Amino acid sequence: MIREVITYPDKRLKLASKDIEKFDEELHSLLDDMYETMTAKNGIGLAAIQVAVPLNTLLILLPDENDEQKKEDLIEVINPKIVEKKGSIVYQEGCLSVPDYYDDVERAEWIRVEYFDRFGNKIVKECDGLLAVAFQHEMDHLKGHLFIEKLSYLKRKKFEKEWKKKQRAKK
Ligand code: QAP
Ligand code: CO
Repeated sequence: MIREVITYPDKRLKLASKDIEKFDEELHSLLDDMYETMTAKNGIGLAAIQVAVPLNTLLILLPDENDEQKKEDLIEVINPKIVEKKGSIVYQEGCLSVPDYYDDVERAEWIRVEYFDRFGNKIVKECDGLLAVAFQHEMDHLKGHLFIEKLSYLKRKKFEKEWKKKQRAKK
């Protein structure tokens, strides 16, 4: 089932998500719905809070070298923790909850992350480049943060100006 993606400035996006305790059918249907929703909306990452569920889970599905998103490349992430990070990378980010706005954000270039898969198996993964960016972007959602909060003062003003303009155009 495709769920509604909530967008800025919905206050629920500021909630701190809680750890998942049961790796049960309810979790599996949440993950399945998140996958359907993310692919239907052409996303490469989605946190549960973006479908209004304040739980520590997220998905990442980067396109391959042929620019295709393959379900076998789907990464399902539960209760993640970044245990090490290094370097820095600037990437032009977007977000399904901040539609039609993209801007440069600086993050760690390499991370080691620990999390669980949908069956409760513990995973330790090292990521760099775009995958590291995606993990950090999605994990910020779990803490109630959006990428626009990381912009410089002037770029944040630019975002607000564009957002207000878009609101006027909608009405
Ligand atoms: C987060 O972002 C991310 O405005 C995932 O009209 C961003 O999937 C990970 C999207 C950068 C790594 C690098 C945004 C789709 C999707 C839009 C997304 C839009 C349609 C954003
Ligand atoms: Co996002």
